[in-house]
Parts: sequence; structure tokens; C-alpha cells
Amino acid sequence: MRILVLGGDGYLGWPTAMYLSARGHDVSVFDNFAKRRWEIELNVEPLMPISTLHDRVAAWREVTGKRIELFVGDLRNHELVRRVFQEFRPQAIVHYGEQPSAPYSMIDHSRAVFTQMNNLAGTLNVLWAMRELCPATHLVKLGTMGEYGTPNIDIEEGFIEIEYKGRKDVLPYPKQAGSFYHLTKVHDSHNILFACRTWKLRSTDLNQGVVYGIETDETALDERLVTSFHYDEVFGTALNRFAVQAVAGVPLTVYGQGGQTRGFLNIRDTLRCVELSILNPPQAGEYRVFNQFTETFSVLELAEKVKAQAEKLGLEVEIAHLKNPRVEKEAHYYNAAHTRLIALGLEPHLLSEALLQSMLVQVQAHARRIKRDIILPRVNWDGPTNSE
Ligand code: USQ
Repeated sequence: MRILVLGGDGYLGWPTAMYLSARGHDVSVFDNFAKRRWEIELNVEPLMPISTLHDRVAAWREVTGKRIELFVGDLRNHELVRRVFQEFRPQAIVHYGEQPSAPYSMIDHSRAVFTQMNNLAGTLNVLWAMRELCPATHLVKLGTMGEYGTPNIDIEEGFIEIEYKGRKDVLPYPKQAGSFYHLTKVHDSHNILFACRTWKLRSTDLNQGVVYGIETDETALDERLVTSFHYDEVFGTALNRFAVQAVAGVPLTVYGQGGQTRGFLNIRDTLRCVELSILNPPQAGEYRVFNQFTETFSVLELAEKVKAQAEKLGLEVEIAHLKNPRVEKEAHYYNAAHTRLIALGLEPHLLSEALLQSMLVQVQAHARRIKRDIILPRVNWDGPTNSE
């Protein structure tokens, strides 16, 4: 199948492109290297040095003999999006091409506006180009579990049956996102649902939990193929950060009480979920939602797991309870459905002791590159950012 990966230079986009290429698909990547610019802007960098996307694609060809085509450009340029669709004629589009960080969107007014304009405009351009040029193509869109927030009732997969004043309907699940970034995914979901209903497009909205992990089968093939693993406060996610902190001897940065509970998944499962979605497309006009995570943990539980495994490797680890820079519930009910990808055949890589230890060992191999000054949180949800 011809598959276009938008955001193909990112933490998940690049491993996805290789994974699909390795399985015989004809893959192209589209990226404007925005993430690399934001890294420079914030003076942060991934743990492992990463090659340019041009070099990654060349290395992939050299190592596997397989070709990934590269389109350089910005999704906000509608004309360019149209040209790429015309040239490549994708049968499936995997859309990671957005600003992915909640803290980034909360730094200041201009980053909040940028995040919303960038994410919403890019997705709208994709939808309009699909309508015009490839209405049968399947859009696999990366959304987030953060769209739902932490309601005091069970979370369903996208829709909920409601009975109200004697009448019943199945409606989009209520959204209570926790940052301007998470809200972009909410707005995207509404736009995609509308486009499916109105133009008979087809889409899978993957409401993904927090991803962790460093390696996939393909990134392990050659050091030029590694992915951009972040541990800084803006682009690093909780477990990845804790692993690096344990190795660096920095007390693990649990925000507040640490009772915040989220869905988590291994990076390898992200790739399989995207593949399963592509291989089992929805009908024309269908908009469906899969909750894409495999396990739930509280942040404190995660920190305790990292501490236990790090200590087995001889590391001394403390857990700190920092003043929470975010506005979020620190103790709450959380029970989210996640059966639809399992029903399609997902076999989760769960967070075992062995897996955590191998992650820590991989981080240790790059310990000299850890910048300790980019670890502590400075972006506050409800007040001025500490650096300003
Ligand atoms: N947290 C800590 N300490 C840290 C970092 C995070 O306690 O050092 C806490 C946060 O306060 C939050 C939870 O861990 O309660 C998750 O934070 P995170 O930074 O790992 O994840 P988040 O900001 O929610 O965003 C990440 C991805 C985003 C994706 C989302 C899925 O960056 O692209 O949409 O996970 S979800 O969390 O399910 O919404």
C-alpha cells in the first residue's frame, strides 16, 4: 500500500515509516523539520544524536535496500500538500505532523497561538486535499487520550451512549483537555468527524496515551536510524524522563502527589497499532476512535518502578515530589476502555522489569550526553514561566 507519513522526522513518525517500509509498503515521509527548530529555540536535544532526515532515508536504503521517499515542506502550505498528494497518491495517510508537546503550548501566548494555528491548519489542509484529490484514502490521525481529561466516570472509545429526558443517542465522548496542545487534538477530532460525515471521508482517530521506549526493530539496525528520544521537560514524556533522571542521579520529578493516572504504551505498540488501523480501514464516511494504550499507571507508580529497576543496576535513586507546574487532578478515578485495537490483534509489550532494565541500560550508554539543566520543569500552567 502507498502510505504517506506526515511528521516523518519525529520520535514516532520516523520509526513508523521504517516499520511500514520493512513490511513491504511503499512509504513516503513529509516533514518541515519544525521539531529540530524548536529544539534549537529551547536549547534542548535528544539523548542520542540523530542524523538528518535525508541521511536517515539514505541509510535505510543502504541497510535494507528499501526506498522511502522524502517530501520537505509545511502542512500549512495547502498548495504543497495538494502537490504531494497528487504526486504520491497515498492510499493511507498517517498524520503525526503536529506540535506534540503540552508544555510547549503553555510557555507563553505566542506558543499557544502557534500550536493551535499550526495543528489545526495542517489538519484542515489535509482534509481539504483529501476531499479534492483522494476521498477514498484512509486518514490515520494521531490524537491523544488527553482529549478526555480525567472525568469521574468510565472513558469510552470516542463515543458514549447517553439517555437524557427519556431519549437516547450515541454522542462524542465529552472532552476536557488539559492544555492548549491537548485542545488542538480535540478540535482536530471535531473537524475530522465533520469531514467524514459531510464529505464521506474515512478516518481512524488514535487517542494515544503516553508513549515510552527508545528502540524498535528498525531503529536498532544502524546508529543512523535511531529515533529522537527526549528527556527534557518540554518534549520528554514521563517514563522516558524518569529513566534518564535515574541514570543522571537526579531525583525523579514526580509532579505533586503523583496520583495522576494515564494510559501508557511502548513505542513498538504504537507502530503495530498504526499498522493494524491501516490494514483494517473504516468504511467511506466512517469516523472511528481507538484508545491507543496498553496499561494504566499513576505517575508515582511509574517512578517507583523505575527506582526499583535502577537500584538493581546499582544506581541510587530518590523520588522528589515537586510543586506541580501543571493544573491537573493529582488523585482521581481513571478507567478507560481500550479493547478495539486488542480485538484487531494487538499483542501488547507490557512494562516488564526486563524491559525497564534494558531501557535504563540503553540510557546508560549515552549518559555522558545528558544535560542536567534541561530536566527540571520551568513551564507553569497558571503563572509566568520560571525562565522569564
Ligand atoms: N509528569 C510528572 N513528572 C514529569 C513529567 C510528567 O509527574 O517529569 C506527569 C504530568 O504532570 C502528567 C503526566 O505525568 O500528569 C503525563 O505527562 P507527560 O509529559 O508524560 O505527557 P503529556 O504532557 O500528557 O503528553 C504526552 C505527549 C503528548 C500525548 C500525551 C498523551 O507529549 O503528545 O498526546 O502524552 S496523554 O497523556 O494520554 O494525553
